[in-house]
Amino acid sequence: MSELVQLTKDNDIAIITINNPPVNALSPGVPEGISDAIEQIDKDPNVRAAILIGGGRTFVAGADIKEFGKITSGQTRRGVAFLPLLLRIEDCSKPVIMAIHGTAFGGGLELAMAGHYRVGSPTAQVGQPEVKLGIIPGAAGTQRLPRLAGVLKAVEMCAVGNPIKADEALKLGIIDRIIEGDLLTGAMAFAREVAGKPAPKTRERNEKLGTPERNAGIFAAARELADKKQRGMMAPVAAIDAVEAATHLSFEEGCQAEQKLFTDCLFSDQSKSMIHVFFGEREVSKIPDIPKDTPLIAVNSVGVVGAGTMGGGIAMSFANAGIPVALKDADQAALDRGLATIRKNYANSVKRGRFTQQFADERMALIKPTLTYDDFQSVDMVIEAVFEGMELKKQVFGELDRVCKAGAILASNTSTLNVDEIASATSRPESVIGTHFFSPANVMRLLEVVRGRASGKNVIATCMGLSKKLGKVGVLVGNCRGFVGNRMFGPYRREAQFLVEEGASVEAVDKALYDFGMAMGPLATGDLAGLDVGWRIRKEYRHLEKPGERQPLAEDRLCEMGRYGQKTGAGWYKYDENRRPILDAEVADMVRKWASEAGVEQRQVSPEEIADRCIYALVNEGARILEEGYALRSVDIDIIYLNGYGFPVHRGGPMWYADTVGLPKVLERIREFQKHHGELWAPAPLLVQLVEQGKTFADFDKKHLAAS
Ligand code: 3H9
Repeated sequence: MSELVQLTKDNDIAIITINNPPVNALSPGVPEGISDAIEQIDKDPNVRAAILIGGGRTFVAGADIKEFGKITSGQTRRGVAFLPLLLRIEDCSKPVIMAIHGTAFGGGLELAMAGHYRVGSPTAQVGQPEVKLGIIPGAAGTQRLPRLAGVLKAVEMCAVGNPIKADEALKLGIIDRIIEGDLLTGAMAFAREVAGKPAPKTRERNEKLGTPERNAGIFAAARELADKKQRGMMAPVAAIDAVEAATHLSFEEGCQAEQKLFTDCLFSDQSKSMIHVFFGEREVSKIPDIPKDTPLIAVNSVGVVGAGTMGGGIAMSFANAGIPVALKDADQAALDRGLATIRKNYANSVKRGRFTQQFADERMALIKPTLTYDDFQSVDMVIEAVFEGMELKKQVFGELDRVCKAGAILASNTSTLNVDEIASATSRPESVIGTHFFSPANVMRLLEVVRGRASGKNVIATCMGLSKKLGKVGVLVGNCRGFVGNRMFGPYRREAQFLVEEGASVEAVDKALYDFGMAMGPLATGDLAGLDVGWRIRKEYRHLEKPGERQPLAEDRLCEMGRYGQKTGAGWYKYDENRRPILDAEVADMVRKWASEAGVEQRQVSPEEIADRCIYALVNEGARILEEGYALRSVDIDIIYLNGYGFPVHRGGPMWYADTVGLPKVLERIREFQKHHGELWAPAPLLVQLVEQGKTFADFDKKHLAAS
């Protein structure tokens, strides 16, 4: 028996316990251990039924994802003989009851479905989240799940990947009983009820597989949804194909079809990218010089300064996490407007079924409007979200320093300003930090935590932990202009404008990036965010521009005309009353005229050049940021772009994407751009160095971590 799997007995019931912390993944040794246990149970005349349960905090959370890289790179034998093991369990002469707590995900649910019965604790969750890793269930999940839950739900679970809770799993027939109280005790009682009776095999249960007519509609709708919501991803389509196979092939043939689709996905760049993202999201919380046991500051109440769009969204984020918020604005009208927006947002969430009315009312009650700083005396943390101007920010921080208790975290939601200068307005720079939320703050997952020169380690660790509590992914960044995300966004959007000025159409630029997988094209994004934001910043920093350096001209001119984007009904596009974009021939004409006045040569621009210019502008700036130490690892940059800027998850983030393309190829292209467009395209020294050494950004991360 493997060390990871134990077999014990309680009279006539055998108990198989998997102990492979932290999540009982099906690492090498686990399937072997289960197999040995089943052999013994089959042979033992005194055993009448068996229970399989997870030790620790969960049932089996899936295959060991760390093994996938070894499989695809040929370092380990391809997969465990997991499919035959599941058949072996199903063919066991004694009923096998799967006792589920925590999560039965992926291979964990596939294992559970091979049991004759499943019982679960009330908080258990089951799911086939493989698509989120760019693969599909690979151990008959797409074949057994429709047999238990029906085709409609199985397609959704396999193609979308979201888990369901125990009560829904019970209704669907995925589990047979919910056990209140001790799971093992309840499972034992269940085992004794079913011992000696004929045990159902999931693979033989065909009654929920539906009719061809009904199924056709289900699959068509699923494909349409995948095309819309998981654009460019191969796994959701493969998952739908695999479930469809279950409805018209035998179980064995269906498994073969699934295997082929699974392998195609597993060996794709997409799955490698998405697995990189899975581990990356966990990696970013690890800060080399901040130990795991750094004492945290308890944040049980917060204050938010500024009830505008950002302040309101931030207040909602905290309220949604159950943390009371004092929301301050300078005048009553602004406060009323802010609260009305928050109320409207909650009402919309209730309408869309995201929250219950009660939940929304409770959250709303946690937000206390105020016109003074008096309510800030006792809060554990303040987030300032006033207008982006240094003098105003310093004034607010001076006030906070005067009012707030010692040890309270003083955070600024600045998106570009120097956190150290803001901190200089206080007598306690160690308590000051940047928390850069993304709009809408109650929705967007990214939080850039900006480390000031003096920010205390406990303050940093608390903000990183807090991001999780708020349902966000926190990434620690250094204090440079624009931090990581916006600093890279500058060159990206600059190139988008240059391309239009050189002859590409507005729609061609947006389409090339949309087709690459970005959530929105760069020009449409500018219209959404407001072109005036960048315009104001450019005006503020004009003195830093190098003489003779090419600057984009179109957006400044559009702004001078009052075309700020969606909010003014026109920017790069015109907008109807529902904010739907309409192409504007006038913009094309104007840009042509401005470009010719500025002597910008007109030419044909290919979609490939558009994507390369914009994406490699991100990569080149990302490499500089990495070299300068403003991001800890290249994966941190990837996670920022995936969660804050609509970069497609199946491409793994800009730095990972560059590794996938091959850094020599990326550098070569950047050098071509440098030749044609000048020193703005000077390659980042780190990029050159990595190419010379035959290394990747991922190698840089490994070296960096080893050194810290
Ligand atoms: C699959 O099953 C394919 C089959 O169909 C094919 C069969 C042939 N493997 O998230 P946490 C690590 S695909 C390896 O922070 P939580 C994780 O990296 C798999 N490691 O905890 C972290 O390590 P560290 C389908 C894993 O409580 C630590 O465990 N299954 C795996 O917030 C704690 O994780 C999935 O996609 C794994 N499968 O959440 C489930 N899972 O501490 C993926 C976790 O060093 N996992 N780790 O950073 C999850 O969704 C969450 O981890 C879970 C726990 C909800 C389980």
